[in-house]
Amino acid sequence: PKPTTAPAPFTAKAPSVPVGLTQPVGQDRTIPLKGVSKAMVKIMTAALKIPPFGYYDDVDVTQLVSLRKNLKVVAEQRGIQLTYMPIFIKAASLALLQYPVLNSSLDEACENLTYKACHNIGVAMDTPEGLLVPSVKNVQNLSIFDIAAELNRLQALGLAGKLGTAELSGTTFSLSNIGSIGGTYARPVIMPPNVAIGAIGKIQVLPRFDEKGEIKKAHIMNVSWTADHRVIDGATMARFSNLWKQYLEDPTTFILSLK
Ligand code: CAO
Repeated sequence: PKPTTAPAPFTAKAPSVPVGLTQPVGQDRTIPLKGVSKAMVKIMTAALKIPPFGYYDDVDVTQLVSLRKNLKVVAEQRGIQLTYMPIFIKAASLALLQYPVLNSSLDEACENLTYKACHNIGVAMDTPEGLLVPSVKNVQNLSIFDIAAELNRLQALGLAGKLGTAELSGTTFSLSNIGSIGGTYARPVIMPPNVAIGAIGKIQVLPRFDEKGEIKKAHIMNVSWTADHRVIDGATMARFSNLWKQYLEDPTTFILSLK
């Protein structure tokens, strides 16, 4: 057999750093935190006290994608932009009717849990001022079309920097659609005194198996729930998520629950 030779040691030198890049290009800048940025520090610091339980799942929204395509045209004729969010919000409200503890509020002393009568669903909104969470109020009484109209109004106010206390207070449960920007996964942070929040990723076209074992094209979306583990157990979070997922995977099941 031929004698084997050991590979030559790696001798390549790291490229030298161009001299100019080691020099600072400007001066450090310190700005005071005000307004939305300051409020975010306060809320997120309070949120750190919550022991979070994370629950993640995939949702096959193939049927919903084609349904929304048709409904979007109808809504447009009535002057409303219908995205997926109003459907996600209504499905969450219907699931909250079955699992009301997820729409509860824990007092600061952690001695009382209040089951909130209204489903005021907060929507994390990326605005020119920063992260704001206005809520769609009384979703339990609204149709998907009503929710879409209200979301259009809130988005317009957010863009104009005109969201006020009426829109920003009273949230009982939240959804954050990071997928509208592009992310697939996110771990949302609960806003106290709420006890749960969900983050939704971008809908992706991915291969899945059908019942015959054949590959089919599917629209898949990831959801990540964070719950306050002091008052919500994992099984409740999972059951709520399963119901929300069922509404979205088979949107005809909505019809049975809509009032
Ligand atoms: N997957 C695929 N497409 C999506 C999508 C998703 N998850 N979410 C939105 N889209 C689509 C919409 O359907 C719409 O397309 P059409 O024109 O075909 O209807 C388009 O993307 C734009 O939607 P939108 O962003 O204007 O509206 P929305 O109702 O989906 O979302 C809002 C509204 C306020 C949630 C969103 O604009 C936003 O601000 N997202 C960022 C939230 C955020 O910052 N989260 C982090 C919080 S923690 O810092």
